[in-house]
Amino acid sequence: MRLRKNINCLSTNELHDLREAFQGIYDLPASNPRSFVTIAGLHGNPSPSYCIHGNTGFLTWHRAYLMEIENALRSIHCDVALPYWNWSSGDTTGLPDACSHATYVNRNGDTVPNPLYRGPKPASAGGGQTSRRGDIDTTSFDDLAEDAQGAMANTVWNDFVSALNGVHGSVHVRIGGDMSSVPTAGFDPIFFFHHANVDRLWANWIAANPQSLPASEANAQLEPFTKPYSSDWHTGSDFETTTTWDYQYRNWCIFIPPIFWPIEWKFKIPFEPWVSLSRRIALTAKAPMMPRHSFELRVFIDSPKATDKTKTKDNPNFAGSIGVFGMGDAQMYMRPKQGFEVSLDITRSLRHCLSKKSKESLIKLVPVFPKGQEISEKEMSKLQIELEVQ
Ligand SMILES: [Cu+2]
Repeated sequence: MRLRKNINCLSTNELHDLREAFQGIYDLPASNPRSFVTIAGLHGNPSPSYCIHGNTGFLTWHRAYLMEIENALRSIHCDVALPYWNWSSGDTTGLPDACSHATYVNRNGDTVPNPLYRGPKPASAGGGQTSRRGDIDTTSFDDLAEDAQGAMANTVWNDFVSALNGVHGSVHVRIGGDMSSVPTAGFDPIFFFHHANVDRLWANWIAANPQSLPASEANAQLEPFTKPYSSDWHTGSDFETTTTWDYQYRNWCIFIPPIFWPIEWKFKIPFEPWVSLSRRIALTAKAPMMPRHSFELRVFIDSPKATDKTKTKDNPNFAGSIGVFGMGDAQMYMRPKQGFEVSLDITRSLRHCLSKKSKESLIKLVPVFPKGQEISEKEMSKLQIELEVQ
């Protein structure tokens, strides 16, 4: 399952992978069907212009298009998934930091051009590199976020699609430069993060308003995307669900900075109104290296006084524990060095606690060690905790 995350939530490593993957497809020759210039060009330049921006086919065509670029990126880094830029809600709807700087420091410590800042344009589109409006860094998208929330409130398919289509267009226009014109929009890499958000909103809307695609949508021919082993075009119904294509969106995530823990963490669910608690909410602990010592992380909800002595059995406020099996002395001899990532599904406990009162909950993590084997703060501080909502 591919997980498409908020671009602001990618780890440093994930961001490196994403940048290298974009650079990788920039460097492929136009004769390669996975090259950026070929895929970005399908949107509108060189002709024919394939993209569908009318009401019918808008969402399905672009879902197919995102798969095309995501698969190309994965030919460079096999586990990359396309992130989305959340311009439709939250505290930071503005341009993502990852896309805002002309250069970045790569894995080797060298300052190099940032592939997410601009993309290469073929001679047919004027050559050179893409650009955006001059004051893009201070351009606000907050009012568009409100419009997007309004679009999501529609319950009729056509009303929803045309409202979302309109807001999506405003985002293009507001970024300006190449993004503001159909033939060149696909050459700016932010195009794909923008459209991943459109795709995410569609997935959220359909979860809140379950229904099948209208016949005109289901039958729309999505040229130039062909069905496997066939010369027939894909149709809208092939892209009705994200599960067919084995991906999902993580709607929300937050990192707990390692220095703050063991922690009590007050957590307000900033859900977009249409996202219900029926979604899976998980707490993940990860570290770049298996720890030397074993420990358990017990997770309590709305129990500010919980300690390692607090009862867990039949305690509705106990959400579960994340057990980490230490490597002991073998840690030094591990080849290759292995990290770990362990998740705990806290949906049920959280729902139980939230149903009782406000939309705010306290999550407390209590580390429990085998007797006499407390872990040094230094070792614990390598742990990264992430809360994610799918
Ligand atoms: Cu678009």
